[in-house]
Amino acid sequence: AFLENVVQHSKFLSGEYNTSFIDTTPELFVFPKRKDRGTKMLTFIGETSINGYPGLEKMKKPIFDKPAIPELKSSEPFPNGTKQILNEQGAQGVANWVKEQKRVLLTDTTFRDAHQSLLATRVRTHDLNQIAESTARMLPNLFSTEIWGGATYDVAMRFLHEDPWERLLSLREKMPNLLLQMLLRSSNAVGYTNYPDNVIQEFVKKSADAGIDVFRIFDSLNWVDGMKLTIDAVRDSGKIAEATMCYTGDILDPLRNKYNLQYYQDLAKELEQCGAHILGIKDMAGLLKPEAAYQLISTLKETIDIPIHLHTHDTSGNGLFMYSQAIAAGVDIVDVAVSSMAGLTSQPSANSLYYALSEAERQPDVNIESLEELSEFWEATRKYYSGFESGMNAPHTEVYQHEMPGGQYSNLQQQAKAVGLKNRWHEVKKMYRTVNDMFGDVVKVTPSSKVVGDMALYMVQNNVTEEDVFERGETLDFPDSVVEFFQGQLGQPYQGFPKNLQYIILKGREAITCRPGELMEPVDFNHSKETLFNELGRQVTDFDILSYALYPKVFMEYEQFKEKFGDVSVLDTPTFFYGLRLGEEIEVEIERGKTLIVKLISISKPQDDGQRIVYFELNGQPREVKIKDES
Ligand code: 3PY
Ligand code: ZN
Repeated sequence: AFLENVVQHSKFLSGEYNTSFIDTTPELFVFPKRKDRGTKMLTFIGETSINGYPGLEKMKKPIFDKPAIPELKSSEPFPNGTKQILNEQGAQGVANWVKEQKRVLLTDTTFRDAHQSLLATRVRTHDLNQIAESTARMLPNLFSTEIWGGATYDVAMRFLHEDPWERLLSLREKMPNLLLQMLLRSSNAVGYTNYPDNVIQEFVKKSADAGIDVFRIFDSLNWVDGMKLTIDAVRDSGKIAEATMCYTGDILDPLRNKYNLQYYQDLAKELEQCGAHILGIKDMAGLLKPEAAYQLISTLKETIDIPIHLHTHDTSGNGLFMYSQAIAAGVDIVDVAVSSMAGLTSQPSANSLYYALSEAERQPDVNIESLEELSEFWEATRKYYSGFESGMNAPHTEVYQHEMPGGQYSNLQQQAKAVGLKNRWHEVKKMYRTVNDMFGDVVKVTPSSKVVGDMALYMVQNNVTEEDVFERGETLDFPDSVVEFFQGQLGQPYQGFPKNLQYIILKGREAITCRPGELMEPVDFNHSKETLFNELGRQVTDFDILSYALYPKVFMEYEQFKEKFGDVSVLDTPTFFYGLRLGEEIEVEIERGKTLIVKLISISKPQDDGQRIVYFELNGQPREVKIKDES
């Protein structure tokens, strides 16, 4: 173990050592405890069997039907797809190819936004892995599949205790013919705050190396200054820059002319000039109405030369009707999800769109039987996650009033519940719109949507009205995120901040008007590497260093969790959430070709200190672990 420490030490690796290396480097004598993967896993299973999974109601493990995986012909080569076009013709070649297509192209969001919007982003890599190869073989004509970014990065580490990079690498391997797409919050990367420029550049580079082909880049205030550096980084990596504008307001409403057709035309033109290969339109709340879509797309088609990719959420129930108008107006690509993961706060159904366009010239070229088979898999898999469903089960046209993004609705609802506002949820929704108007009508998408949500919660919780804010704002202690927003830490909103409210909220604090990234010190990645090596007592990867740069606390907690429970990503999802039933036996493949057989034998009554002894069989041998009963 000592020798291992020496040869893995960053100073040894970089040659910065001399004869006093051993004396001056005490960490060489910190030996990792020999890990026993079996015990760690039994501890985790014991824990969830007794205490349940945080955020899920504790219950007896339900009986689930095993999702059927469509039969694979793994010995046959993968059918060629858009990935091959990128490999052969580059990013511009893909954009040209898209423009030549007569039929509308599809991006499948099932692996990312669909479950972010329906199931609080909780779908695990284990389940994605089951169906990835089938998806790639059965839907080779997709433009892309969205598999990463948005909230998936954070949730993977924080709640699923898995490494987001491993998800990406594994899906890359299983989907070699499809363009893999991610959602990138520009200067906020996959987080909720601004990061130094070199973090964004390094993140793009490593994501591209690990397998992302299409970067959908947006700024939460549609602030182009906040997007240029990211667009350049993507272009430098040789991948596809889908620079994106977020759609807010209503271009059909003459009374609301801040975000009118001209605004979107100017923005699209600017993004094209910044080097976008594709223009993304991100209708994150599902506010784009059918006639507005027709006007917007046909106008943009005349304004810019690059292809247009439209994203929406079906919250209002008007998603397909809107797509139909956008397709008639010439949109190139639309986002859809496999039927059983579609609709409501998710994307419109791919299966439904296929039928809606029967016999139409632009009907997507997709195999409907494949879509139906994949939908069966997802219907069964979705049941594992039923504890995370939002409860919305019918079209929700109220979204046109509150304008909350599809991904935020259930999240904010949970936050409201957590602070005791469960019964005042309708007030929170109303206040969300009030706050939007107070803030000068802003684009609301992560992270600006979180600021509006925080302020709405704060006002309802403290019974503060709009008048109160203006009349006695100096006595109020506004949420940190709101103060930072008015300081310009997320960038500049279109037409600026409302000056009087900014004055009230900042209480004399400075505001910036430049790019926040300009003022931030670059991260010293070598230093992070050394810190992490010392803290973790193991060799660290470039991926670890980025996770640490983006989410220092979440990443370290994830590492501590792994130290205690091992790699839980190998468990099947019902066991991950609910543990084992008495007498139940499972097989767990902990690495390729290495399987553990785990059986739960019995659980003792709590002892005086509240601990229970959990008796297992591990590969036929009796084993026990002690778990504290938290109930
Ligand atoms: C995200 O940023 O996670 C989103 O999906 C915004 O709509
Ligand atoms: Zn979305």
